[in-house]
Amino acid sequence: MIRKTTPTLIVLLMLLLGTGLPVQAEDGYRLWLRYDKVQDASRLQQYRQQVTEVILEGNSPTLAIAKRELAQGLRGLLGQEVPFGQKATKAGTLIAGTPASSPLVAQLQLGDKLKAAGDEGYLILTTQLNGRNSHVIAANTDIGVLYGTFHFLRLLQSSQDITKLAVSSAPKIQHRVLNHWDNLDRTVERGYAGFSLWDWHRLPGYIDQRYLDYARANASIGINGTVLTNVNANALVLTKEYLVKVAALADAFRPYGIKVYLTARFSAPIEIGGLKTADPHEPTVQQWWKDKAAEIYSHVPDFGGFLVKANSEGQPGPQNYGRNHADGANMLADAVAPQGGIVMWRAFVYDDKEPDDRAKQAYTEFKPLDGTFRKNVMVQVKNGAIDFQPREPFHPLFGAMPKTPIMMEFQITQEYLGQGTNLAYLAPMFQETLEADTHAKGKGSTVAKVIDGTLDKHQLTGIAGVANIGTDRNWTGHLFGQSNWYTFGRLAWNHQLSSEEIAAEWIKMTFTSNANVVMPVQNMMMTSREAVVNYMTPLGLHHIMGWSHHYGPGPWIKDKHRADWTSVYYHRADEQGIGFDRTKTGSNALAQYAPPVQKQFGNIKTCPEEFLLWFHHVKWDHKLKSGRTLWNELCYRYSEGVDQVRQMQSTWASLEGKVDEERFAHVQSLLKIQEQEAKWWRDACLLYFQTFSKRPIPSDLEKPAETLEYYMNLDPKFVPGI
Ligand code: GCW
Repeated sequence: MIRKTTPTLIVLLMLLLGTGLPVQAEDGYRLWLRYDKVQDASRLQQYRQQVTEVILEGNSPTLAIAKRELAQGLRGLLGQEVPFGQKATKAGTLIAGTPASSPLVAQLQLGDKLKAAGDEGYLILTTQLNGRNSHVIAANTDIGVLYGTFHFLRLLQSSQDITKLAVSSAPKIQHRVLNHWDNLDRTVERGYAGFSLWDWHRLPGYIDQRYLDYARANASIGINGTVLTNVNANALVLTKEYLVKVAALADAFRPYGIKVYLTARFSAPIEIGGLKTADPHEPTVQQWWKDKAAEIYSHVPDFGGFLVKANSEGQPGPQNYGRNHADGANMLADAVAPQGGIVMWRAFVYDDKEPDDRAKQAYTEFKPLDGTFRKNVMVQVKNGAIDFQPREPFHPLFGAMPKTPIMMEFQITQEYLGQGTNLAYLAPMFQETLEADTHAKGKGSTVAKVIDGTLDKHQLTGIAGVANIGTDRNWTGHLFGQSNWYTFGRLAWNHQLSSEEIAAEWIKMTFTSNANVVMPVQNMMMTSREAVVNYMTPLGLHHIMGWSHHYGPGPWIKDKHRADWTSVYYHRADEQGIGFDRTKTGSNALAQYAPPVQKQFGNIKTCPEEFLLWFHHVKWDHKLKSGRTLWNELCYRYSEGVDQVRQMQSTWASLEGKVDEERFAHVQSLLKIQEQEAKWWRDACLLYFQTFSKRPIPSDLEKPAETLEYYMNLDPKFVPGI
């Protein structure tokens, strides 16, 4: 927080507090909702002229939040109090509400335009009211008004012209959900930002202000659901003792439009229900879940439903009883259906007894089940078939199950992209998957169209992001982790936004709208993910990180109890070359894609180089587009990754004095760590792969700092997030 605090400073702070001037440590707590006074003088003048009073009628809890947000936002951004009134008496009135809550909104007769906004969307219009210029935030529902409010404030935060607004916005995806991999003991699986926000011990009595701030941040980007608990589930959360705590959180989140979901441990009927079995075909088991669902709804009337990881990495599931995933999902779906709940059933499955390529297993198990799921089930599929790697081709299940609503699961927390220490802006990665063409129904059948329901005409649609949020003061550990939380919400609302646009919005709200900061930071962000790919897993390499904690390089990992948890299984380096042959001559995972995709990826000449070693075992001397051999290209890519981090460091250094001291220092130290880790990855991987290639590292590249033995003996202790 405030560093080097001296007694004089404290006195000064007390004086400032007394005057009501904003005193904020730039510790990142305020996220992108800082509402500091607009810097651009002409914009400030415009806003002061055009927003002179607010009329927001109606008094639901959600509208009360919108009102508070507008009051706080306008006070901060305009640097002056904007009065709230009831009659539009002057130019510059901002009217917010629904036709039901606000006679003024009703008077505008927005008809079809408003209809198009649906249940959650909104309009923001510059209009004439009683002959005077006004702005209107109109929606069909209170939550639409709140979303519109945040949008309006965002325009001011990012210094946009508001003289002729004609915004119409509605989410393209229905369920926009965070998945918290939070355990009841407050540890967070793959969490790098401290502990779980949910203070189960003090719930339900104590409602931490953090819950409200969390909900507010989510509402500001349109996230409307949260799964509170880890997919590696604990049945205890379904007991009465915990359900009252869950209810308290649901009550806190409700006014912000956020529904609560829980993970359902499949064996819960045995563990907490005293039954002998959890077989989904057993009537007693079915009844147990029905009763349990009814009990949950008695505590949380708008409970969203269940997220389930079953028969995956040791979790129990229907296959324990010879049943399939649809049998399991449908049983839970029937239990929550009467109250309108849904089931999000994960497709992240692979079996250690199955010798087949892990990349194929989800498709093999789920594709035949298409059309057998209940209407309130979504199958939740990770963006790629292995596991949230820095780069993966899109999962073959997208487009392959037209009769089933397929939900996207992205990982916001950076398990494989540098955890808590690396700056990696993930929008380009999310976008790459969303824009990938499955060719399921001809050209243009993008993954985005699969998940927003337009390709196969599904009403039920969803997108999940594994959260990167914890108790760290700045919420996400690395300040730039905030941009990934932000991105997830923005893309879930509108997957057509570009990565550049989202980055620019976030930077303006988080730092400043000054172009001399926005541009360089945007450049850093836009190269950051590619940098990570380069120094970790270039050219389609994957799953070569440290054992279990997944921190740092570990391409040498082998001989573990399951082959698909080793690195050698994935890179397959030998004296001839490197890479996983997934063509016909290998595992033929490619056959799971539509023919045009197979054709492109299957041919070593047309396969995009970024996926080369994902699909092909390639000879060390194979020539790439650059004219270099594969070995040399690998060396250059690894080195380029390190150089890109150094570039980020120097860009950031150039911002000294333009960014507040506290956040400047935070990012600067983390970039330094990132550079060390990038070198560690580069050196360890090149030295290890060199034992197969037996070729020199090109002489113009930096030499590895240590020996391979040194890197192989590194054994980081207590890495967070396990
Ligand atoms: O990425 C892997 C993680 C596990 C995780 C699993 C999953 C929650 O290493 O920690 O478990 O995926 O998604 O189920």
